[in-house]
Amino acid sequence: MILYYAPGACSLGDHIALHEAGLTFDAVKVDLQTHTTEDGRDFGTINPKGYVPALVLPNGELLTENIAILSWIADKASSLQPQGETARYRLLETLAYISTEIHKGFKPFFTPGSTDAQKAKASDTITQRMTLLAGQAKDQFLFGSKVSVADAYLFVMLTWAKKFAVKIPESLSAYADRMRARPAVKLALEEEGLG
Ligand SMILES: N[C@@H](CCC(=O)N[C@@H](CS)C(=O)NCC(=O)O)C(=O)O
Repeated sequence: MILYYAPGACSLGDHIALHEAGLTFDAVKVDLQTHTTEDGRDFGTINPKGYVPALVLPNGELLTENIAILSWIADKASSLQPQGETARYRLLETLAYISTEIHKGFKPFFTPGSTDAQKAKASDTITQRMTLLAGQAKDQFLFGSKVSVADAYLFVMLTWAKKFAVKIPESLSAYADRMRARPAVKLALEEEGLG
């Protein structure tokens, strides 16, 4: 398997989840400015969408989109998904919330020319949405005492919140520290040159 990633980008969540799952894979860095891989290939020929994450599955198929990749990883390592009758849908619900309401909420911070007012509005919205998620957390992690693929995704959003000085609830600061202490998180950060 090959994970195409950019250091500290949303693909870090997939990188962490792959390590949490104990799966074997190569991680190939993509320069998102030039759309070139670290081994000199045009990334557009690998993923026509042009963005990370992209995961080459064991059968050679390319899987894209965080929600799909994280769900695939959760299917390979059942300990990384909640258990119960509606658990699969709860996981999808949370991944979709992180992806469409939090991840995409950071857009003004990544868009050249965004005004301070746009960034302030985005910051307030992200704080509200993170607070809601924190209130739903069942225990040490989003779904209880065991880490899930959604925690890997949320952790990346918390690194972005720190970078852009977005306020987060106290409970999520402690949660981010707990995540950062996990061997899989440390390894993914090291491999992305962020250790
Ligand atoms: N819809 C995609 C979005 C992924 C995405 O936003 N990737 C960013 C990094 S976090 C990226 O590669 N941006 C570069 C670009 O779009 O050229 C997903 O959820 O996986």
